Amino acid sequence: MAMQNVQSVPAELSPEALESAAQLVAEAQADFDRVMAEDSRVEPRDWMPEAYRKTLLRQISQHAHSEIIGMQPEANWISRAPSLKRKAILMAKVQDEAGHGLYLYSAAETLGQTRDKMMADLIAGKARYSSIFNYPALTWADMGAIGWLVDGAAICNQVPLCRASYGPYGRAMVRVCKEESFHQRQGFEILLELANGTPEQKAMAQDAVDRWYAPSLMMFGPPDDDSPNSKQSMAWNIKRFSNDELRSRFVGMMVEQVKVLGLTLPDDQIRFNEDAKKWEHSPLDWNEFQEVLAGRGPCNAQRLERRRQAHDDGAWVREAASAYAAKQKEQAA
Ligand code: FAQ
Repeated sequence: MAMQNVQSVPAELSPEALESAAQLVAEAQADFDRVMAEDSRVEPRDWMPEAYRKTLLRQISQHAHSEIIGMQPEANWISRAPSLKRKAILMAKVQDEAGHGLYLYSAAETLGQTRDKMMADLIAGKARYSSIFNYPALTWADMGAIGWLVDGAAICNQVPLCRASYGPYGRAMVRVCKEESFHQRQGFEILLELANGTPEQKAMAQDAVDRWYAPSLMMFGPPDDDSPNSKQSMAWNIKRFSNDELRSRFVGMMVEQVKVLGLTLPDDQIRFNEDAKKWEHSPLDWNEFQEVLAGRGPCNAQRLERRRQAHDDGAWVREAASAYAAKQKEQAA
């Protein structure tokens, strides 16, 4: 079938061969358009427009990097968790995030990029990862706020991605979302316990919510008018909702859940607009967002440096794995 056979056209071809190659590409494009119109799935060996492949690679690799860098704020608290039980839970959660990174790197690799190259770009500071992970985790209550708000925003953003048109991405998201749901509940439970503890513990929980709230809303990306990629990604059934739509939905969820916690969100302008049928909130500081994206957030340098160090520390594992693979190959020959 055209969609599976046409990947590229060799440079030196006769005019007839060129014409028939052009015909094949046109058929493959028509197949791709039909898949989009039917809201069906594209698989790795199917033909796809180069711009579609690049967009997916951009989003999936950024997503993978976010999971891996996102381990750091919580990993910093594993050794300071207040009990053995909390330590075990937090360790499992951080390991889950590593797993999410690995599924996502695997999905990105099906688009023709090596994991080594993606990692090299991250370490060189050339790749993006989510803005949220450039903020510091200052107290134990931040473990609650990260789980509740950051994983909460991640779920809100990622549930629609389970229906992304690219098969490996959508399937990875199904498992990721199931695990993120546990993460959110563990964060909520940490906050609930603190909110019902001593006045100092309650104040610590409120302070953490106050600091993580606005950055978690920025996870959804710039406002729709400043989001250059949304329109095309939605036309390709990668994104299903715009950045502002998902942000508004998230605010509506949090405004109810915070009542159960007995805490407040640091925004007294939240209201449901009956006409527009959406939740509204105070404007966010998009200059701060741009500063973080430009590498000037509170922890950007520290996060990248830690990742570089971890990569260097892991060199012996990669060398051992390569030596083992070479030995296996030699024995099989
Ligand atoms: N941070 O045109 P748009 C997690 C960039 S995972 C940094 O709107 P798009 C789990 C964007 O890349 C969190 N950069 O872009 C966890 C683009 O730059 P480019 C990660 C951002 O792609 C929890 C430019 O701005 N989740 O938290 C951000 O259509 C706890 C223009 O923006 C995902 O990656 C940002 N917040 O929409 C782990 C979900 N927002 O590439 C550990 C998948 C935008 O043109 C602990 N990704 N940019 O140079 C997506 O849904 C989308 O890519 C968006 C951005 C919504 C993030």
